[in-house]
Amino acid sequence: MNTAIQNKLSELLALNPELTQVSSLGSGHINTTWLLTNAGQQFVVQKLNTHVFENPAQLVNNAQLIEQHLSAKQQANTYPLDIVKHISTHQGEHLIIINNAYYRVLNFISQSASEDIVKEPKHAEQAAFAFGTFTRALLDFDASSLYPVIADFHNLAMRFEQLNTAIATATNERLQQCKTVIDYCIAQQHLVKELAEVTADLPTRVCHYDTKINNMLYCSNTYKAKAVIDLDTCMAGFLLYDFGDMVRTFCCAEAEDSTNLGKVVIRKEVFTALVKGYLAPLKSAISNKEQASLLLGAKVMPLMLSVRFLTDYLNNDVYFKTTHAEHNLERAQNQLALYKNILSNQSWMHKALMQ
Ligand code: ADP
Ligand code: GN1
Ligand code: MG
Repeated sequence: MNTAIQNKLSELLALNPELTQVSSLGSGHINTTWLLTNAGQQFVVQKLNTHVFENPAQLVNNAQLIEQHLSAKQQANTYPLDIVKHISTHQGEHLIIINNAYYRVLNFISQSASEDIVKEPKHAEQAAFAFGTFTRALLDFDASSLYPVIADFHNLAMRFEQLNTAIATATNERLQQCKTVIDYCIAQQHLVKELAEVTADLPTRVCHYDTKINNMLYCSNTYKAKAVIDLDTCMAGFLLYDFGDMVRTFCCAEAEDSTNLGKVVIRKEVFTALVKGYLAPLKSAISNKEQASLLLGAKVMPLMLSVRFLTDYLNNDVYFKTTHAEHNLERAQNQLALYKNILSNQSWMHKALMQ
């Protein structure tokens, strides 16, 4: 963050700019996040990616509706986690526009930590418990009051359409490089029909829609669940997507962009712990059918991410942040390896989910 922005933010937050210090936070692919410290006070500052989030005001509005709902439950002692809230400027604004860029400030949850890879099954249990608790607390929230911040975000048919458009405009060089991955992905389109059949009579819930492991904060000493964060994509949808994104990001010991594909496999003990943690708050609220549908999410999410990373590679990397030329292709290959591994483990995963 440059000094001029830092000073302007300090001024808007009624802080002495000379005491402000800023450092980068997290490893998200879309927004840019900083920790802002000032005389013992700590804030999270995020610059919103308006290429991805075209309507930042609606995004902040959604998050605030959820904050208010969770805060009421917290006060009634029915929501046991911390809540990330938007902090207003001294003029009462929750969205800050500086040089045509959009920023927002959140309360920093102290004595917390996130992890990019689950180290132990009990961490997966805690994280899944937090996401399940978050969903449970929002069961009586009107999902239709949430603006769809990214239309068709988890619409697999639309993700295939975007892939086809990218194939039509990609360079020959990238097309050749991706041929095997493209062919494999395209051959999985039968999942679109399966999804339509399975979800036909499932209830719509408030979904977090980015239940990546690093969107959960643990207590730094005990590894107990502390807070669900990154509420930008909360929208109406089916629980199977949230479950699937947890499986995708909790269960493999390799990072999402690892090229060590032989190690991109599901860890049974982590999956089992995830199921235990997620169902603890939710089991009594969902039907057997909805519970069984979750496994489809575990197949759909790695495939959908593979399609999305591949599409972005063919589009010359306009969506996800990348650190090197083939980053998106490597991510697409990694997610496809995970998808294939899940296909070959479906039987025990179903048993573990339904036991
Ligand atoms: P991104 O959109 O980049 O994924 P996140 O909101 O997930 O942004 O934040 C990135 C990282 O910053 C998180 O993984 C977490 O480690 C840390 N973080 C974010 N918000 C908070 C918060 N309110 N309190 C403490 N740490 C936070
Ligand atoms: C992005 O911002 P981040 O890193 O939490 C993406 C998710 C993907 C994820 C893959 C708005 O999430 O959908 O699953 O990368 N967010 C958006 O790591 O597209
Ligand atoms: Mg995040």
